[in-house]
Amino acid sequence: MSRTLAMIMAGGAGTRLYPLTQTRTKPAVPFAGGLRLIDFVLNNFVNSDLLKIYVLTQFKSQSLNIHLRQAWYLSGLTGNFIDAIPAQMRMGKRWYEGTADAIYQNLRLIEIHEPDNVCIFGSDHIYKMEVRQAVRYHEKKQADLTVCATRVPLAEASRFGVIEVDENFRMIGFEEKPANPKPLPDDPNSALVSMGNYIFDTQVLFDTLHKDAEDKLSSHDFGNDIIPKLYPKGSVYVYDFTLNQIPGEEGRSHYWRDVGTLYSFWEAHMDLLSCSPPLDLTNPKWPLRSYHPPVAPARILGDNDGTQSAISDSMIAAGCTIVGANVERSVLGYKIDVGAGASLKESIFLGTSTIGAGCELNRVVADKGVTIAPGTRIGIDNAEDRDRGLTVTDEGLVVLSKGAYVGN
Ligand code: ADQ
Repeated sequence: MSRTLAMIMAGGAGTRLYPLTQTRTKPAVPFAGGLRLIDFVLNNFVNSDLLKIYVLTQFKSQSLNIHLRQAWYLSGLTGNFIDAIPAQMRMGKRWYEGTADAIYQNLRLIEIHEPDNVCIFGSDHIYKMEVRQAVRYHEKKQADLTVCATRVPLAEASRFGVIEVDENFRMIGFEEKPANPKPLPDDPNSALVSMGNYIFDTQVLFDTLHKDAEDKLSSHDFGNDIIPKLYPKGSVYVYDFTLNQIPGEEGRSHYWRDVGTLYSFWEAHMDLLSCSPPLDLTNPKWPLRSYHPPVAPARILGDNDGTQSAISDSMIAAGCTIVGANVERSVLGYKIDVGAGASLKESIFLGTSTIGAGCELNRVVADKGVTIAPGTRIGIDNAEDRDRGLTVTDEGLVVLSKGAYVGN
C-alpha cells in the first residue's frame, strides 16, 4: 500500500459568492440544508479510507474552524487526523500568494509524513469521488502529476483550466481560464476541464514548488504556473472523472458542480429537488457526514384557523417550524420559522431565520439570522427589491446577507 497524504485548500475568499462569503470563507458556506461545501471533499477522503488530512485555511476561517471541530474531529490515537492549518508565515512575513504557495509554505508538514504521493484538492465543489481509484491510476501511469478532469459545456469552460490529452490521457495542452476554450475533438460542445484536484508524486512536488518559489515572475498558482510548466516535461496525466465508481451508484451519471457564483449555488440546490436528483444525498454506502445541531425534528403544522401547510419538492431541515404556509421547490436549513399564510417559491434559507406571516418570497437566497417582517414581498418585483437596497443578481435572485432585517 502506498502512503497518501491529503492537503485540502480551503482558503478561498469566494468573492463571487458575496454576500454569503461576507463572514466566512467559501468552503464554510452552508449547502443543502445541513452540510457545508467542504463536507463534500472531506467525505470523499474519509469514504475512501484516506485519513491523513490537512486543511489549509486563510481568509475568514473562524466559521470553518468551528465546523471542522464539531463535525470532523479525529482522535490522534489512530495516527489519522483532519487538522486545520492556518497560514503561519513560515516563509517570511506574507500570507499565501496563490494555491501553490499555500502548499509551499507547508512543505514541512508533508515531509514529516514521508508520503509517496500527495493529493492536493480544492474544497468548494459538489461531487463524490472515490479518491483511491484516482491514486491507483496515478501510480499505474507513474505520473509526476495527475490532474482530475471532467467535461463541461463549452460555454462554461472559460471559468476553468482547459485540458488537451493524447489517446493515453497524457496532458498535451493546458490553458488556465482561456477566453476561447478549445472543445473536445469528439464533442464540439464540451471541453475537458481541470477539477482543481491534483495528485503529485511527492518528490516532484517538492522539486517543482522549490523551483517555483524562486521564480520572481510566477503567481505561485497551480493553474496559472505549475501545470503549464510541468506538462511539457511529458509525465502529467489526466484522470477522467467519469471512470470513478461510487459504491451503490454503479451506472449513474457523474455529477460535479463548481458553485462559484450565486446563480450556480442556487441552481445546484434546485438540482436536488426531484425524485431522482443527479446527486444522491441518501446513499448509505457513501454517507455524507457533517455537524447536525441538537434540535427537534421539523414541525409542519396547520395555523389557528385550521389552514394546513403545503410543502412540495422541498428539503426541510430539523428545527424548522412551518405554520399554515406554502413552501414550493425550496431548501430550508436548520431552525427556520415560517409564519401563517407565508408563501415561498424556489428559495433557499441557510439557517436560523424568521419569515413572518403572509410573506411572499420568490427566488430568495438568505444567509443565516435573517428576519423578514410579516407581509413582506421579496423577489416579486426586482426593481422594488433594488430600491430597498437588496442584492439582486443578473438572473433575478435576491440575496439577503447574514443577520439582515427586511420589511416593506
Ligand atoms: P479557481 O476556481 O480560480 O481555479 P482558486 O481560487 O485557485 O480556484 O481556488 C482553488 C481552491 O483553493 C479552492 O478550494 C479555494 O478555496 C482554495 N484557495 C484559494 N486561495 C487559497 C489560499 N490562499 N489558501 C488556501 N486555499 C486557497 C482552480 C484551477 C482551475 C480549475 C478550477 C476548478 O486553477 O484550473 O479548473 O479550480 O474549479
